[in-house]
Amino acid sequence: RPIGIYDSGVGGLTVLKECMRALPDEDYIYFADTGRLPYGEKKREEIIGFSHDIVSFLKDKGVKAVVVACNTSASCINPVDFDIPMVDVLSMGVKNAVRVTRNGRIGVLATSLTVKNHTYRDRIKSYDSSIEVYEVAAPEFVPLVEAGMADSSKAKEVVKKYVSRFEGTGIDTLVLGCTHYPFLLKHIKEEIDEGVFIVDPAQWTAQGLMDILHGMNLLREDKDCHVTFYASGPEKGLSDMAEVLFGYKIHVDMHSW
Ligand code: DGN
Repeated sequence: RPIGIYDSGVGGLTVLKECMRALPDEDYIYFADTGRLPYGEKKREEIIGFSHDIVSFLKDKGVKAVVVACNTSASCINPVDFDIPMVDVLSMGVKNAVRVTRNGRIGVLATSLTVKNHTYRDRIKSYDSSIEVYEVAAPEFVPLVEAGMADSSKAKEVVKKYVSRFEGTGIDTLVLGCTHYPFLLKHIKEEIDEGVFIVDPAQWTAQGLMDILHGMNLLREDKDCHVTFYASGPEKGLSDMAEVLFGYKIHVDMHSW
């Protein structure tokens, strides 16, 4: 059976890529809610509803586990409400930021709703209440990435503006708390102090997925990875970005609700 993976748009492709690298023998179904993005400026209740719609859709497709490749969704939902093995980027980001910080000062860049929910701050503090967490909302990032402008000078300028908000905090770890942000990594690295460790939860999420499948005896044995893509709205950005990331064109089936 395949693994379901979802995001509002192209961001989750960064997670899919890591999962395919860690678990190349599995089949995947990627769902992009491009008809309703961006999620970051919406209300928590709305995102909970979207997440349930998407997980039901993926369950109907027969998935054996779901990867929540969207921090905004993960900051709103409770995985135990979904009755399917789940791994999400936010939990993995939290766990590993706590592991890598040495001075107990962690920065988080995320969407407005993720920051408003303070899920990163609260979960990091539940590991260790002495850790200081600095959350910065970067609402301009997702629209730029979705527009295919991650490499532009406008993106560089916008990244500079938001990353400068960590000045004076003394963070030694920065979590990319939105799956769209790895597309802006080059600019982020240019703006953040040298020596700050950047946590991209995508890499750790793939590891978490492997742990779950292994622990539940759900790993696939034979080889032949296959990915099916669905989108609730525009798919052009998705196929363009997948081509950049994976190096080949993808076919997206439009899914109407
Ligand atoms: N990629 C999503 C996340 O990780 O939060 C956010 C996308 C959005 O629609 N704002």
